[in-house]
Amino acid sequence: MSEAPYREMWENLNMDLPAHDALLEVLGKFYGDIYMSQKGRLQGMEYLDFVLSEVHGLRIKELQDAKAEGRKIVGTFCVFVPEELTLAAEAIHVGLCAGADAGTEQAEKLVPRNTCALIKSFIGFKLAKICPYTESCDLIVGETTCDGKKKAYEAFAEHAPMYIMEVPQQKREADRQLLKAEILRYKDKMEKLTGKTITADSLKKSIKVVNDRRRVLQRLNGLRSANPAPISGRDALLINQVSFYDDPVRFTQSINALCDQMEVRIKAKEGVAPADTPRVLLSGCPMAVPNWKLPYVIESSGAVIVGEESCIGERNTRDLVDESGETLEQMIDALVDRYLRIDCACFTPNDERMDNVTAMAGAQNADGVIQYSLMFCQPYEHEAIKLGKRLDSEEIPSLAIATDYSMEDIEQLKTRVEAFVEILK
Ligand code: BJ8
Repeated sequence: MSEAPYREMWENLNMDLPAHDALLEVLGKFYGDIYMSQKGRLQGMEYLDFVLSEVHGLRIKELQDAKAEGRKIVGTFCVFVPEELTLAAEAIHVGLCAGADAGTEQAEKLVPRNTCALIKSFIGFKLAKICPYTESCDLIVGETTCDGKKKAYEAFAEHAPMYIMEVPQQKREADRQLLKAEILRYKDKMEKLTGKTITADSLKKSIKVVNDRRRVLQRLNGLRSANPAPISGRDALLINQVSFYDDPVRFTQSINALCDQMEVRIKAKEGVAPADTPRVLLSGCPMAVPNWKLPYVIESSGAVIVGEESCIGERNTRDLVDESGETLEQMIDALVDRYLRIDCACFTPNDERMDNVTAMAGAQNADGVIQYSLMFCQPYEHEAIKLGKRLDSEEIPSLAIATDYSMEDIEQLKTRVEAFVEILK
């Protein structure tokens, strides 16, 4: 992770430089062990290595330069916040979910200990002053999904400029109306924040930009159905993670080029692991940077991950916004329709997720599913039971794992995953 040229910028962002140095050092080592040690990586992954090496450097500099030109930065924690409207107001949209155990002690002064690691992590990063994205934001958008997040945002609002978007918990007509009203309220908020009016033209363009990014991620996932697997699950997860930070147009171009390389590899029947390697679908909670623990355990246990059914994965890319709308009203309706299809476990009922996971296991030619929940995540831990039964009835082997960001359980995880991989063999 590069440092030297950016110290002044981090200082200006009021970051805690010694704590940040320590974080970068750990991250660099972790990345080296988990990513750079892989064999047979696609050449296109150099772009991702570069982006990650500059994740707190060059990308933050770009955000600061954009701010100097009068653009606003909007941070989010959930794929329910319609990025299309952020971009149509000429603001920059970044994901703030965090995947490391940092600032946990401080975080536990704001939220109860039995809060999931993702929530504690974004609070910890803010309180410990080690996240330049959070510090760059002009507005942070929370949403009413799980109880943990809802209440955490109240506490977080004492430390950051927050806006809360209401997300319905069911999918009836009344819920659709609620989501539409909230999407319109978000549009107004973006216009007020940026001083720009969102027009049919600007929204049409941003719908295309975000859809194009979803399309390239769909392409990537489609190619992962090949056997032998043309890319590791770790690399594919990294691509999905970077999609939340990077410039969307540049990202789409780079990943399209990487997909071209994957196609060449597939034609040559080459891959990152032999064709008889057990293929695993990961399903459940989002895995934010640098939460690579479980993928690493799985892929160092003799399996390959062929898909991520999560918000940092397929749940965020499965559905496109209909691009045929011409008026603002038609495009807003298209946004509502698309966002209401998200199958987050915060919905009740959420049967479509059971169907989607089953279909995805088939489409990716997976031999089994590993369900991943963060400890204390009520929605996904509950659904793990229901989904486990459904997968049993489909005769798809599955394993449910609940963990957090610490390394304490790594040996135990290895034992359970290795036993599951043996079954798949
Ligand atoms: S649409 S999955 S991004 S809410 S892991 S904080 S659910 S206790 S992240 Fe999510 Fe939006 Fe849903 Fe997706 Fe709560 Fe669970 Fe923690 Fe979670």
